[in-house]
Amino acid sequence: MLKSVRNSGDARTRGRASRRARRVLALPFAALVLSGCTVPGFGASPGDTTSSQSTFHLWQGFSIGAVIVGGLTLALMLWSIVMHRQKGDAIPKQTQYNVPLEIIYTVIPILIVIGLFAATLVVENKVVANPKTDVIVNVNAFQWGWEFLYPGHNAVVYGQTTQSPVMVIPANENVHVNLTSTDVIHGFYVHAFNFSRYALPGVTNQFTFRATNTGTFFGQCTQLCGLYHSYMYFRVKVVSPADYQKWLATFNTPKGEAAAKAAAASLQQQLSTGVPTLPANTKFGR
Ligand SMILES: [Cu+2]
Repeated sequence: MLKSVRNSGDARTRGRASRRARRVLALPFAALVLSGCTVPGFGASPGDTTSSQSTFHLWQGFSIGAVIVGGLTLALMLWSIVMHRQKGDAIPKQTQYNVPLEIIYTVIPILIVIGLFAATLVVENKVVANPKTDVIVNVNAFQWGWEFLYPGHNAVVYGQTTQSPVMVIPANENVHVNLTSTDVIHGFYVHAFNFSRYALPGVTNQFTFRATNTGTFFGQCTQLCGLYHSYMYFRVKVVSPADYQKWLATFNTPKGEAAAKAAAASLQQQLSTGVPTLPANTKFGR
């Protein structure tokens, strides 16, 4: 009689424990559902190119995986601490070698790592892909400024330090960039594109991106490259394809050609003297 009462008491305790464990496990999922069905960014933003958005989604996937694994681990730890704390002086039942459980907790992490690796490979291949495109920009970094040349067109943009030269590109078209440096190592970085590449002397780094939104985006050099490095800004102006063609056409006028020639001469002067040829009253800052 006494034994059966104790057994039913044990069953009740077990039932309560499993309900409590289920509640703890449901917490991370409830947090995701309560966040309004939109997947949180976990501190990142999707950016304004297809590549940056792919990278962002990869980051979201990694973060959700981390929340689930972390939540599960925390729940199991708390469950062990609370449910299996020492009650009285008796030493609890000692167990070892739970083969099925050991197989599960070895295989699942391996599957998770394979999944993360595969997802990263897919996104990386997308980011470094160079699909065919007619929009090509040769980007040349130098101490301390940027030059943007458009092969096949007369268009050339040149700017030193705080002149913030503007690289104009069309929206929703693949833009292929050939990036190099005239002197030392620079970094081509556009925050809104979530993208950075070395500009190396003697090496041409190639990449292609596709901007999804029109607007003007801030860019800067991300390699300490000398005295005016911290002012080595540029901008990327994303316009509609029609506006891009109009902009290219402005360089086909005598005025445009003169401006391009002046830009080339200015760059040559800069490169031969090694110091910016900025007016004395130039104000530094963004
Ligand atoms: Cu630089």
